[in-house]
Amino acid sequence: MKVDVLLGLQWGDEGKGKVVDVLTPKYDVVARFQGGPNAGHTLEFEGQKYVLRSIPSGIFQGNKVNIIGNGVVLDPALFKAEAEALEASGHPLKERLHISKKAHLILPTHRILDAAYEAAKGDAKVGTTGKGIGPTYTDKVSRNGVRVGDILHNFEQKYAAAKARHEQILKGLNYEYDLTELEKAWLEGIEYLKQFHFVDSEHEVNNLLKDGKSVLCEGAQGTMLDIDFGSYPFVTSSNTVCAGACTGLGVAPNRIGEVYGIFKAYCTRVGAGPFPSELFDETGDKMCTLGHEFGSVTGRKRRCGWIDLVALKYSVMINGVTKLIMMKSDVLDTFDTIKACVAYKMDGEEIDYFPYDITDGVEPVYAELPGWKTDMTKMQSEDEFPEEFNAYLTFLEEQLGVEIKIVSVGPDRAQTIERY
Ligand code: 2SA
Ligand code: MG
Repeated sequence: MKVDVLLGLQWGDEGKGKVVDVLTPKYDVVARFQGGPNAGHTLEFEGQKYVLRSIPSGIFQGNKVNIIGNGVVLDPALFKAEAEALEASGHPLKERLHISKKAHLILPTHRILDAAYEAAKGDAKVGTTGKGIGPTYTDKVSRNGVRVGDILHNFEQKYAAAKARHEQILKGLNYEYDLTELEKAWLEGIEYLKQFHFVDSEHEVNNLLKDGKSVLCEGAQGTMLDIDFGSYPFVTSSNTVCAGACTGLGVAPNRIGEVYGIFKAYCTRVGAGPFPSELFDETGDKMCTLGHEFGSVTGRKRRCGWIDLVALKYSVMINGVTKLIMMKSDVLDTFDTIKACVAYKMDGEEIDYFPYDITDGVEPVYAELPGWKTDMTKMQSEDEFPEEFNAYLTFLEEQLGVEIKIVSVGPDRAQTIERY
C-alpha cells in the first residue's frame, strides 16, 4: 500500500480540515507530518464547528487510528486543551491517537522566544502565530530540542537545560517576560500527555502499509509557506510540501500515492509577506466578509485576492499533485467577473513561472472570466453546475494541467461535490 497526501497549495487556510474529514471514510489512518498548533483546521458538521490544531482531522470518524508524526511540534498545554474539549464534545481519543516519540516539544520559553524574535524584527515581522513554531524547529535543527520520548527519560534535567539556555538568549535580547502561568499549564500538559500512546511512528506507519491499511497524510499551512519553496522569509519553519510527508512520518518517496492539492477559488494570506494578487478594494472586502476570512487560531483578518495561477502552477509542480480540490467557490457566487492571475510583470517583462523573489515590483497580469451569478450552495452534483462555473473549472484545469476532482460549495460536510 501507499500513503496518499493532502496538502494546501496556497498560503494556508484552503480548507484542508473539511476535506480530510470528507476523505477519511476511505482511509484507515490519518497522520499529521509537520507544523503544530499554528494550524487551525476547521470542520463543520451537524451544526457544530470544531477547530483542530495539533490533532489529525480523522479524529471525528469512527475508529480510525490518528498519528502525530515525528515532523510535528507539539505544545503539551495547547494539546491538553484541544484534547479535553474534544473528549467533552463526545469524541474520545486516548486509544485512537498515537504520538511519535520523535516529535519535538514546544517549550514555554519557545513561545517567549517567538515573541522576542518578532519584536526584534521591527518592520520586518513575519507575523507568526506566536506559538513558538520557529524557535522549536530551530532547536530541532541545531540539535538542542526536547522530544516527546524524552518525557520518559531524565525529563526534568533535559527541560531545565533547555530552559536555562533560552533564558540566557532572552537576557541577551533584553526581553521582559513572565513564565509562571505558561510553565504551570505546560507542566500540567506534560502530565496529561503521559496517558497517550507514544510510538515509533515510522515503524507504525510502515507496518500499517505492510498490513494493507490505507493512510492519509494531512498537511498543515500551505506550499507558499514552505521553509524551502515558500515566499521566504515570510514562511513557517517546516516543509509543508509533499516531501514533508516522507521526512515527517518516515515514509519512503516511492510509497507516496495520490497527492491531493487543495486550493481556494480565490486566494488568502494571513501574516506579513508578498501577495501579488492581493486586493485592497471592495472586492477584497467582499471576499473577506462572505468567506469569513479570519485566522482560526489568532482571529487575524486574512488578506484576500484573486487566484494566483503562477504560484499555483509552482505548487502543483513541487508537490507532484495528482488530483486538485477547489474550495469555497460559493464565496464567488455573486461576482460579475472572476479574475485569475496568469503571469507576473517584473521589470517590464512578463513571466509565467514563479521567480526567486516576489517581494517587490511584481504586477499581476489577469485573465477575466464571466461570473456564474448563481447560488450553488444547495447543489448536489456537477450536473447542476452553471455553464460559466464549468468554464472556470476548465480554464483552471488547462492552466494547471491536473483535473479538479472535488469542488466544495459551502462549509458543511454535505456541501462537497465529487466530479467524475
Ligand atoms: P508560524 O507561527 O511561525 O508558523 O508563522 C509563520 C508564517 O506562517 C503563517 N501561518 C499560517 N497561515 C495561515 N494559516 C495558519 N493557521 C491559522 C489559521 C493562522 C491564524 O488556520 O487561520 O489563526 O492566524 C498559519 N499558521 C502559520 C503565519 O501567518 C506566518 O505568516
Ligand atoms: Mg487554517
